[in-house]
Amino acid sequence: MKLEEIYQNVIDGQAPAVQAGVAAALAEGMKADAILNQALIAAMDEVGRRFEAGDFFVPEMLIAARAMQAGLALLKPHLADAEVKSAGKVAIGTIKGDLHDIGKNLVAMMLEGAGFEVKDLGVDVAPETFVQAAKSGVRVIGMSALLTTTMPNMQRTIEALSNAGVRDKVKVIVGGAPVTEDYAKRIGADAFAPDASSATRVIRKLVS
Ligand code: B12
Repeated sequence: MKLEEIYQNVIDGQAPAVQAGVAAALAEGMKADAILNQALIAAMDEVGRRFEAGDFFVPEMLIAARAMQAGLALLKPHLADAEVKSAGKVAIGTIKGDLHDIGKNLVAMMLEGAGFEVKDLGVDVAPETFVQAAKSGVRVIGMSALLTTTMPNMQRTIEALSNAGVRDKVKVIVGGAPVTEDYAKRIGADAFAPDASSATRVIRKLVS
């Protein structure tokens, strides 16, 4: 069965096979939202479960995420037709002074896999850029930090959102290796998640 093959190939990180499977399924007239939900998203949910259980590590998760994205790229033009409801808009970036982006990219990929519209602001993102994103109508702002030296820029960004009068328009979630639940609370963020799969779960809750 085609959807099961796509599902398994995402978990195995076989990007070319995922693309071939998605192309074949579309050619057979299968609905884009069925391919998205029953194969791609279902597979990433399973990848997230395996990661949380300690059966998958970051490399497997990244390779699976790339395979999922390869399939997603083919589906995107058809999804607009199928009118798949976006789960919400999220802007995500690595804070000012910090160039680490592997974890941030992983979170962005998992969110896309879960049906969110993701605006990737990149790395070394100034507070003003997050403010612009908040003004553009995103519902969630995600900030990533890997360096303890520049971590305080998360708090500066939250202050900038307040000063610009848009703090209550968005939910703010923070993450990155040195970031903790306690730190998130102290700087006035709405949420924290320790990894990409739980980030998706927490953000689903934030926008529901
Ligand atoms: C790869 C790496 C680099 C690469 C980055 C490549 C890239 N494109 O990202 C390079 C080589 C460029 C680099 C540079 C530097 N690095 Co570096 N780097 C790392 C390393 C080894 C791995 C980071 C990583 O990608 N982990 C894998 C990802 C998947 O995990 P993650 O980022 O934690 O993300 C997960 C979660 O945290 C969470 N998450 C992440 N972001 C977000 C966001 C949200 C909203 C949510 C909810 C969740 C979430 O989900 C992710 C997936 O599960 C770490 C060591 C480590 N073990 O962390 C050091 C480390 C972060 N680096 C460090 C340092 C010091 C540097 C440099 C200053 C080195 C130097 N002297 O030049 C520079 C800084 C450059 C800069 N200005 O940013 C230190 C930081 C120490 C500290 N206390 O601050 C570390 C800890 C190494 C060490 N032990 O000393 N680095």
